[in-house]
Amino acid sequence: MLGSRSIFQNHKLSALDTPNRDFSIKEWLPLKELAADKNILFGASARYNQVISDEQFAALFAQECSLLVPEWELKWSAGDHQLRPSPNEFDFSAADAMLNFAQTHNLLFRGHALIWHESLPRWFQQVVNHQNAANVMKHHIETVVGHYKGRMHSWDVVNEAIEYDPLASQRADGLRRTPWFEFLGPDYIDLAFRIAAKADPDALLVYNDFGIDYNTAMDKAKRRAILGLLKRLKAKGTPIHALGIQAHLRGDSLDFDPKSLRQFLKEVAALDLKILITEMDVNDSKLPADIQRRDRIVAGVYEDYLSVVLDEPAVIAVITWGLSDRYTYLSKFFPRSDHQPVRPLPLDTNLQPKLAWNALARAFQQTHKR
Ligand code: 9MR
Repeated sequence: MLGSRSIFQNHKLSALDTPNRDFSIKEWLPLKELAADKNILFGASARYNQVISDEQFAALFAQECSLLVPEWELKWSAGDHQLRPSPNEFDFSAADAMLNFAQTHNLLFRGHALIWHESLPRWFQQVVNHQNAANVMKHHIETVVGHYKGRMHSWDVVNEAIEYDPLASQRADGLRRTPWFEFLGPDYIDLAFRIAAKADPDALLVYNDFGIDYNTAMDKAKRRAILGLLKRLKAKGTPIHALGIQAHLRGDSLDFDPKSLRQFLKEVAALDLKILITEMDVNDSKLPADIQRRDRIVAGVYEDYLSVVLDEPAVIAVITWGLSDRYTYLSKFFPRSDHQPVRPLPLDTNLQPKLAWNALARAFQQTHKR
C-alpha cells in the first residue's frame, strides 16, 4: 500500500486528483441508450464463460451494451481457447455461442483479430513458412470471416502492425517484424484486407492499434507511422474502412494533449475512414490505494479522453475492454503492488456503476449527434 502511495505523492500526479470535480449525470439510462441518442455504439469485450455462465454479469452486459467482442474466442489461440487447434481445424463452438448470446439480446457482434503476431497456436511456427504463408492467411480469413458472413458488425483484420516503439524501428515505415511481415513483406496488410472484403462485403474492416493516445515521443511516432500506413493503404485502394484505437489508458499519465490527439483524429477522418475506440480501460495500478480518489482519477481520464475523441464525428463506437472490474485482463497483466484489486472499468466487481460509468454517460450526453 505504501509503495503505490509514495510513488503517487512523489510526483506531480496528485494534481490529477480533483476532489471537487462534478461527475453528476442528468439521466440514468443504460450506456447503450445514451450513446445511441447520438448515433454512437457502446460495447465491451467479454469471454465465453462470462456471458454464458455468469447470469448476473450477462444480464448487465445486455442491459448496458449494444455490441459484444470476444476477448479470446476469435483469436487463433488465446487463454484456454483454440479457434485453430491444428492447421486444418477450426473450432467455432465458443464464438458461435457468444454470437447466439449477442443475437438473443440484440447486440452487434465484432471480430478480433484475424492477423496478429500474438495469440498464434504452437503449430504455427512449425507449419507456416515463406512458401505457404499467403495460403495459410487466405484459408484462415476466408474460413473465419466466411463463417460469420453477414453477421459481423466489424472485423479487426490486422492488429498492431506497427512496432511497439517505432522510434527504435530500423524501418522508416515503422512496420513491426511479425511472422506475416517476414514471410510476405509489407503487403501482407493489403492482402489481408482484400481477402476479408471478399469473404464478407458487409463487415466494416478495421486496422487496430495501441499507443496512440499520449504526447510522448513514442506515441507521436506511432501516430505518424499509423497515419503513413493508412495513407498508403488508401492510395492502393485497399478495402479498409476504419481505424481502431485501443485506448488502453493510464491513470497516472501526465502526457495527455487534447490538441494533438484531436488533430490526429481529424487527419484519419480526412482519409474517409471511420474511427472506433476499441479496447478502452484505465490502468490504475500506480494510483493511490484510496478507492474514492482512485475512482475519481480514473473517471477523469475517461471523461477527458472521450470528450476529445467524441468531438470527431468520424468516431462511431466506444468499446471498453471488459465491462466490470470482476473481469479485466489488467488484474493479471498489471496488478497493483499493494495487491488491492484493480478498478479500470465502468462497473465494479459487484456490477455497480462507478464514477467511470458516470464519465462515459456524461461524455455521451455532452457530445453531438452523428
Ligand atoms: O485481454 C487479452 C488477454 O486476456 C489475452 O491473454 C491477450 C493475448 O491474447 O490479449 C489481451 O487482449 C489484448 C488485445 O487482444 C489486443 N490489444 C491489447 C489487449 C491487452 O493486452
